[in-house]
Amino acid sequence: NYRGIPVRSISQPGQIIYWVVFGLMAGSALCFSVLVFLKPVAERSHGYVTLLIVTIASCAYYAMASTGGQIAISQYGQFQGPYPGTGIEPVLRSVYWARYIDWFLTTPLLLLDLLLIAAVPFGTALWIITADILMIVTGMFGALCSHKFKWGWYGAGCLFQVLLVYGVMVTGTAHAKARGRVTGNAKLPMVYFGLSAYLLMVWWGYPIVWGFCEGSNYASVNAEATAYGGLDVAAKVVFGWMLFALYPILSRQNKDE
Ligand code: RET
Repeated sequence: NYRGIPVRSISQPGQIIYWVVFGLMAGSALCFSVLVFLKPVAERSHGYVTLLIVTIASCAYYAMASTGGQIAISQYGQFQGPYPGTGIEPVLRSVYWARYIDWFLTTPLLLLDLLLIAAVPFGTALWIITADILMIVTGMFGALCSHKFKWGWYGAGCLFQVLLVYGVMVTGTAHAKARGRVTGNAKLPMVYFGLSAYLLMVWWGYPIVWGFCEGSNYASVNAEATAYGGLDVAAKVVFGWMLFALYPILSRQNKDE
């Protein structure tokens, strides 16, 4: 309820999903903090980055699970009513801004995890990560926007995603190949390619969910919690465990430094 107007928001099943995802993120954070300290100090950068990712996500999910991190946004062209004294009222949907703070911090770290494997130059990492940050920020502007111009922000976000995919797949792969040759680590380009293919596949899911939820208000807020929750577990928890499993190959490249 916002000033007497009902808000399309989450109910118990969605709330439970948030707590479950919080549990997975926080549980992984605990495991990763033990695992990282079992590594030699000079070989911990992947571990620390991965640990930070699930820690940040734990905070965001704690906020959303405890009914925070959201705001009622009126949906353009969608009306309901009549309500006492006002006639027809706009439809309001609960939009989670907490997600965007999470993504603003974690997607650059996820990319860093990948780009460290390929040992790309600083400037390359910087432009890829800047495109990523622009993708998240424009997506947030769109989500918090109540008129049809929100789709302009969405289009901009998608363009930045294409740029980022190009950076990871084309530029990053070239550096990973060179890195594998220089360090004599034949598995390195394959590991880079496999991890980036997995990451980019999962990342395409986000703009699709956005279109059905924050964008068009077609799907329910519970469906949104489930869909983004599943994607976040794939992108952070599964990806994080994959990185720890591949540590022997990754740290071998660090030793060759
Ligand atoms: C938005 C809407 C605008 C267009 C695009 C989007 C993409 C978001 C992505 C988010 C990834 C988040 C991850 C989070 C946690 O691990 C902002 C939804 C392209 C790709 C991986």
